[in-house]
Amino acid sequence: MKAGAGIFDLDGVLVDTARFHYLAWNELAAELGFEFTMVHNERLKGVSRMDSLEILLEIGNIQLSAGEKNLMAERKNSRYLQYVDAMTEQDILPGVITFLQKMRESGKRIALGSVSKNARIILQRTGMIGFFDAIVDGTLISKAKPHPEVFLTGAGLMNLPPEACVVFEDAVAGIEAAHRAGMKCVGVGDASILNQADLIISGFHGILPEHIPL
Ligand code: B16
Ligand code: MG
Repeated sequence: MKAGAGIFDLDGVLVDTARFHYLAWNELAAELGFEFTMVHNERLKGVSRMDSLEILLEIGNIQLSAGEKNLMAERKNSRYLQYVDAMTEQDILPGVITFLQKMRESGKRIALGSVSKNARIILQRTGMIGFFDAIVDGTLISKAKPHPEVFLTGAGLMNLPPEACVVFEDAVAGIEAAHRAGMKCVGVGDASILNQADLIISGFHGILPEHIPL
């Protein structure tokens, strides 16, 4: 890595919580009487909880009052937290810990750039929290990805200019947010979905910071 710092998305990059979000939304959709698929779920990655609910209701063609929407969002979150509560270090994606350790050893800074309001709980449950110089989560920002606020806030907390940071993202909205922040972006996941990224890796397994030419 040439850049001085990495800003990591959480869901789908460091841990597989994208799967838990999907299961929780899927259960809610089933109760509302329609099917919510993995393809639909791609649209929710990096999107805030309330905006995700709006997309879900649009897919199911369902209208709800503001009060009902708040209740739905709360129900989704309590289901999601049941999955999160059972998380351990076993849920960290392969190769992530080695990658973060190598970054630390070479003096690189590490930040979290997630729009999730549950990010800190997940970092605590999985024992990763000590790696981070800065943590930006949904409680610190008001605009979800593709707005660049989450990554610009991360660079600001590390006292670094945007061009010194490389973002690691699994969502199309996150790649756009990184570019709008003036940062290079490594797409983590499916190359056919993440084709706007500056570099694509399928995951961190077998990947070290020196393999990232950004
Ligand atoms: P919460 P990220 C995002 O996290 C998820 O990708 C997205 O699916 C979720 O709706 C959002 O967090 C809000 O999460 O309901 O926990 O506040 O990818 O930015 O780490
Ligand atoms: Mg993500």
